[in-house]
Amino acid sequence: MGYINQVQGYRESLLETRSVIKKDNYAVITPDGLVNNVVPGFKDCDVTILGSPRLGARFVDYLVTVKNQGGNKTGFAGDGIQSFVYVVYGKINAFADGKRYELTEGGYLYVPPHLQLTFENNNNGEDSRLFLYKKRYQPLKGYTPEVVTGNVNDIEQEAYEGMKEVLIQDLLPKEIGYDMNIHILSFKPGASHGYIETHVQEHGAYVLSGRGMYNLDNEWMPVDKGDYIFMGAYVPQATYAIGLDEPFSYIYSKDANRDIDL
Ligand code: UGY
Ligand code: MN
Repeated sequence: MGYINQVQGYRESLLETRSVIKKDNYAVITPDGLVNNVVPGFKDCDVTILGSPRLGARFVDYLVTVKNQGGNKTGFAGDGIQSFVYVVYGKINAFADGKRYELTEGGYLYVPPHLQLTFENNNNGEDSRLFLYKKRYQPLKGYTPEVVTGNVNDIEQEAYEGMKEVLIQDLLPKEIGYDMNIHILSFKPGASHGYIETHVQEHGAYVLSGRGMYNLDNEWMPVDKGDYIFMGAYVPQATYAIGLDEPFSYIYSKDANRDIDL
């Protein structure tokens, strides 16, 4: 085990954390408490499991720091499980279906459930950091999702629900073959959601920049760059962006396009 922020030994102050865990409801997980998890298949990687079924999610999110020539060359997900990788910083080669995708900061690759994702660091000996996701695909007769790649720097930001200070990017096609999507929401300081959402979909969100006051189940709490937020089904959720110049932005997953199984 090791701490992701490389801090070891005793602290000057009393131990404390902003992390809040309400299983099956919501969680805010700050970087300070993260530990490395050994996950078979990942070599020369610090892997931390964030959201998971143990928290109440129907997906798994990971933060992965890939070192030197590290990566996952044995294969991640597949066999009914779809995956998605996003480069927070650094540069990797990702592979799916025999094709290579060079991903730099903001680059991403979605791999459908019938294929596996592999990747290796390609950042001249420097670390790369990845936000990684997997979820069992909910099939829909007649549809098969395909590999999707891109870079958020090439995707237009659109005004979110009529608010030009809140911008959204959709990273995957809005097509019924996909049972989820990945989005980035960016709020200018002072901007907010238009209402407190209460919806059946769940989210795993990783904060890419800025700060916000987040309402989760009617508790307001500060969240910062590097924090992870799990929002379970129906949990009330909304934010006010705070801070000075930097937008408060986060990448998040959202299930979509499917009825609820009984
Ligand atoms: O897409 C969403 O549901 C998004 N607006 N939720 C959120 O930011 N908590
Ligand atoms: Mn939402």
